[in-house]
Amino acid sequence: MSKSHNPSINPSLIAHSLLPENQETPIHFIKSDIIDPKLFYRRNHFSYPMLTTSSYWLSVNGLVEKPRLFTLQEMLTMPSKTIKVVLECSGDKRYLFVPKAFGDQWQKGAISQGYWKGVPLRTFLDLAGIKAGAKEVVVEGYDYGKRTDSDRVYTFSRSLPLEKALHPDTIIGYEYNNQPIPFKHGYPLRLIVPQWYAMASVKWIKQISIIDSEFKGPFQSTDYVYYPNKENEAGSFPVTTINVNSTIQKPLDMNVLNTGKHFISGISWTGKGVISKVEVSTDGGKSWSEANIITQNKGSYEWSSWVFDWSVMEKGEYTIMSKATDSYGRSQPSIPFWNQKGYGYNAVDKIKVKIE
Ligand SMILES: Nc1nc2c(c(=O)[nH]1)N[C@H]1C(S)=C(S)[C@@H](COP(=O)(O)O)O[C@H]1N2
Ligand SMILES: [Mo]
Repeated sequence: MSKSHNPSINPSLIAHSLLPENQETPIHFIKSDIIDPKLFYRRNHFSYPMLTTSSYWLSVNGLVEKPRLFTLQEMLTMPSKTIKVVLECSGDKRYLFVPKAFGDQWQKGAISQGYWKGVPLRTFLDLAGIKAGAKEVVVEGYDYGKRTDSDRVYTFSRSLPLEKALHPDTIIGYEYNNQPIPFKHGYPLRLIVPQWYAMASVKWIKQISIIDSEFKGPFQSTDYVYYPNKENEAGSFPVTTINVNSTIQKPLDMNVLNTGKHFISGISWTGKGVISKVEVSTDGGKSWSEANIITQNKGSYEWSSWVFDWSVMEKGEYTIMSKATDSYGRSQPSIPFWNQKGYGYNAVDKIKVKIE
């Protein structure tokens, strides 16, 4: 195993833990709409797996007509597609919840975007032949370990309902930005599930199993569940689709600026439809004006960049906010949806600056 697979302090990232490796991208480093692997956030539940790719086989089994094994070479000959996708950890922005929620206190940088190339998961399922009664598709990763809530060893496994598994843009990726997927991000094969929070995009795929029941693994039935009630599990439901959201990238929180003209800029994204509007407030939410959307994410899975011209003549402290709305009419709320494990934070983004 090469040294680069070990967790390491990367001066460009903000570290939350090294074993397993959990580091995020400082938002001021997100300058392009394609994130370089060096700046790509890292979110791992276990230490990195050991795997040899010379004898790698992708197994498709379970409720199928004919269980299949695919080699990487075979995969490369199948019809592929390349899609630009936002991957956002469902714990992104967790540090903003009040009261504090359980888990790593991710700031605003547990998000990435880039080009993923691969073969639709559907192609493999069709080749194996889905049997009647199939309900879910379980994707298992090579990484494993113990959780704090049990003595058992688990692999990182997640399921998709059949409908999402068969979506033509749910792919088994083998390239990121025209290169083999970097090891830390799932080499050689990674599931890419556009529009869902990134826990669904299983890295280092070991096998794919079709089942006739609801998968109950801990990363599905204990974690990645919204528990809106403080005291108990009432009203819980699974984390799936990305919420409409935005982040102000410029200026940065607590910046000191001069009077005059400034560009306020940032990104906005959603797991449903496209971003239709971004509004900015420079007076703490009293009044709102529309920002200019520079890159419209026309029906794809990208984020939209936006910019707002701000002329400020009076010195003082200002609270700047951004609020995105998507084509399904979902808008960022002013009050976040609190839940025990702190998933899906998407309240209006807010920074403070001082003008002097
Ligand atoms: N095999 C495996 N896949 C995984 C995970 C993991 O720990 N193991 N973490 C998930 C979570 S919660 C997130 S947010 C993303 C992080 O992907 P990245 O490390 O490439 O940024 O991978 C997902 N896929
Ligand atoms: Mo995540």
